[in-house]
Amino acid sequence: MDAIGVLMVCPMSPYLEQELESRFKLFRFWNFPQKKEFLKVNSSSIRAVVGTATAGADADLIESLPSLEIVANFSVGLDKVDLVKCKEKGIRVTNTPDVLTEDVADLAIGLILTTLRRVCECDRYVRSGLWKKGDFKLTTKFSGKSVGIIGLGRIGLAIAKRAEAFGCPISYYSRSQKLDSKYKYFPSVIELASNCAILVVACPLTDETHHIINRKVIDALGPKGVLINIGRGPHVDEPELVSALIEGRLGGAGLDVFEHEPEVPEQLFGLDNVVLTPHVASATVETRKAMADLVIGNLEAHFSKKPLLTPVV
Ligand code: 8YV
Repeated sequence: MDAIGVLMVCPMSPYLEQELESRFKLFRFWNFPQKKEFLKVNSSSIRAVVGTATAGADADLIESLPSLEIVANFSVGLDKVDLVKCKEKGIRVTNTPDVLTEDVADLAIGLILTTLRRVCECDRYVRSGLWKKGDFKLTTKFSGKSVGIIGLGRIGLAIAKRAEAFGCPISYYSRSQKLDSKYKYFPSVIELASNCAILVVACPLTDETHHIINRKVIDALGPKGVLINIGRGPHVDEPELVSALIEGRLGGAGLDVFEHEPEVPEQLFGLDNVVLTPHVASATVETRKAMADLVIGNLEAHFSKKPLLTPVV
């Protein structure tokens, strides 16, 4: 397969790069600042694109690659891949589900705990010597608090399962009620937010879910409520979130994703009721290797005319 051109759109995993390089003719897009020139010379030999959460295959890239057969993304979310265009052109698309579910759910629970129990602030308190001057203030209990989940897919369910172990009543919102689910369904995000203490965003980013967390939802969650986002930044109207946190209309937030990554609103840096992580929910050695192996597995299956491991289109 070493003559097959594979275009990696940005750096995402040195292990994946190495594995791709040993099997295919790998093009690292980021090494070519003159994209148009690069495409003029190489576009017809590129049969696969490997994208990620931050850069995938948009309509322009797809149109510029006449030999493209498959987009094998190094992410579960496919909001950076033009799925409609791929369908239209008969281009296959794969993602990396399941292998990252546990890590993402673990981090969601981690963000809940660090936000409610102020773990980062506690750490700064000890390091800066403040403990010698007095005890840390009291924080907020997690066990038993009601958890509302937006999106009860693989990741949403894994978060629910974990939160249940903390004795939390679980409710959810999704496009339609899951009839086989024991959790309480709310037909709107506002109703869900009005009825939970902790609201977790765990749905895919689509036109429908863009800014699903808006001012009304934030106000429904209220000054004691906490928002956790391990989905995508654009799920949240970020300026509204920032002003709600500053004005005390929202109790706190644990955020792994942001609207304009890696830019994060600086107003958040001064807030102790906020925990910020740099889009790392799936970023463990074990999971990133499993994701890379799945990308390779899908490409190998495709080019040896076998069924894809995790097909989406
Ligand atoms: C990214 C993610 O893939 O899977 C997703 O949708 O957001 C992450 O797991 C990861 O950040 C690599 O870019």
